[in-house]
Amino acid sequence: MKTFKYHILSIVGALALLTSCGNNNGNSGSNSALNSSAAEKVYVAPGEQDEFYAFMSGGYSGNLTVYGLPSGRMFKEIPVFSQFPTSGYGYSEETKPMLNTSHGFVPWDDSHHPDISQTNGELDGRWIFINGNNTPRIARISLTTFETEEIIEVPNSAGNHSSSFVTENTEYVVAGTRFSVPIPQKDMPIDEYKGNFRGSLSFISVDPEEGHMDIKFQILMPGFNYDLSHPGRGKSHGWFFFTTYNTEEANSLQEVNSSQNDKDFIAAVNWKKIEEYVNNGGGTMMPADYAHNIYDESTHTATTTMKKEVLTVDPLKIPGAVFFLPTPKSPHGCDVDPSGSYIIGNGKLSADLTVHSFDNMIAAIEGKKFDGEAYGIPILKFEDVLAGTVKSGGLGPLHTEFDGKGNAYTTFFISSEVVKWKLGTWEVIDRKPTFYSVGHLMIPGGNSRKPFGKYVVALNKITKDRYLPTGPEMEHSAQIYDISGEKMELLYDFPTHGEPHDAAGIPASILAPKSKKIYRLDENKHPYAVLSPDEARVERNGKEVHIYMSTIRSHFTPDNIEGVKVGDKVYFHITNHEQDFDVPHGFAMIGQNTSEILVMPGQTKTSLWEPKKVGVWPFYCTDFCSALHQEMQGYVRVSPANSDIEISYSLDGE
Ligand code: RUQ
Ligand code: CUA
Repeated sequence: MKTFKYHILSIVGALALLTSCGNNNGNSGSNSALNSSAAEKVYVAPGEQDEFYAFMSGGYSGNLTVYGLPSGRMFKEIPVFSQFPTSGYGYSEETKPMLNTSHGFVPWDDSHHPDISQTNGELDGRWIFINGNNTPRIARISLTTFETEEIIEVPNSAGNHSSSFVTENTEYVVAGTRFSVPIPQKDMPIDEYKGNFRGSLSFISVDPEEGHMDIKFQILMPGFNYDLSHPGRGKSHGWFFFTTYNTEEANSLQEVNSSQNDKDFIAAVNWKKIEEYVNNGGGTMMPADYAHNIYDESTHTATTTMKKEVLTVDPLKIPGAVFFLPTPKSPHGCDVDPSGSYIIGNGKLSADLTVHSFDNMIAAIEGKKFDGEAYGIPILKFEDVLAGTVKSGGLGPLHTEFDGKGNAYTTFFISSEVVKWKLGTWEVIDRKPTFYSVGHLMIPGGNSRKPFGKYVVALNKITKDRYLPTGPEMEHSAQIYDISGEKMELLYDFPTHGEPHDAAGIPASILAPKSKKIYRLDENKHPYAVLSPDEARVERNGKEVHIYMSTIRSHFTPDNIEGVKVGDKVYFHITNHEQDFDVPHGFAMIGQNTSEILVMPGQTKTSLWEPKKVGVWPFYCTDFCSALHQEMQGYVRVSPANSDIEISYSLDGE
């Protein structure tokens, strides 16, 4: 209790320091970076390109943003869990199903941890995965089209936070629950949490060809909070590690009651063993409701399948499958070094970093040296699994990344710094302040066997005076450091969008050459596509009007449509006939209750309009596509609901 009080006091004290950091600290930080060599290192001259892609989670924006490193230039926002009017994602008829869940249409989420697919423990650049934390989901995004291709909901989960990290060959993308809940969900008193709630850890298989995801099994664990996770690699491939907190299983006043135990656990899960058990018929099918949404690239259309059951496993039935490694003090980050030898647990209420040894863990398991159990799961002895402690002198350690040269970099939220230390000797080599209160950090390839240790990006939670003020809310700030030398050098600040909890980076040389330029019109399998302008037409089907429309600079075919009535559902199916890179056309209709859509070359997208007023209403192209973009327009005549005007339309020049 004493140590606990001390920690709370030190946190409060440090926060007070932090909030009073004011201009002086900030400016001295920038000044030291304002030398010409730092400027040269981030300067990407006009027409030149960046060396790395960085994918930043969008936090409460629900999306993923794409940046270049070292320039810090933002290239794109990829819509994932949120409706996005910029492209019409989640508004177009084709993409609405992507946001279906067992709770209905949920057009928002809170995305935290992007992770790039791997082969043999190295980034392969095929897909990037990201978690929806709020309404538990995992998304897969193509790194060829930069489009979200698949979203699977995770049942029996709540606060999908220890997600979405991939194993060495992308066998699985793993999702762990932050909140434990009744499984299956039921109406029960909250104060009966302890011993009754459970935490699920989901292993979602990824098809090696198509990337399609499927929940292979869920491990039903004790009712702790599962905060972060990382896969083993190299010798520890086949294991997965999850930090836990609230092993007290408190259900109120968590900030006090979840910090009573001096040590929580890292759960070490031997997923190979569980996979084998499941492949031999082990596990229990449990009724569950969850949505599985897949976007088909040839029809440009997403479909939802509602799944009805999930395979669960009880870890107690699989001896040797799960062990607990005691780890001080409400650990947050859980990171594994590139060799797979060390598991780093960052106790956010601790000053020191705890490094566990995989070899020691295996030896302790083989020697059956246990220190009791929790709900039947064996607890290893802290001293037996410990590899070393980094006496960092920082406060509030959160996350660790690796440079592939034997060094690790850990962020400290409270003391607001990145600390570089050496794997094996545990000595601190360097420390640099961040502005301010860093959360995650990212080295391209940092969660793989082969990091590209040239830069580290710090993802800060508090911005304050770093940029011109924009009212009470400031965008979060990232900072890039050169880590090619012995000491880190702060190079540059750049704003990020939403709250980028975490990021993943990859050399541009892996992604840029395979980035898709157009969709081929002759491969377009959309059922409402118009493959040549003379297929353009308008058809009435009861109260539905389907407009098969084609676009090419700078014309809509058809462009004038009559015979639409109030109360109709008007579907504009728009096919972009351009076959040139970077020539989308947009489409927007007055009074539409959705958004514009942006249609890529060769693609078909559908926009729904339900006219409510009689009149002659214009539509237009929203993307400045040519010198005659402002001429790219048309009209729909809307007549009263009881009118007998037949459908008619004008084709090119008629
Ligand atoms: S979190 S700042 Cu990954 Cu959501 Cu640690
Ligand atoms: Cu098409 Cu502007």
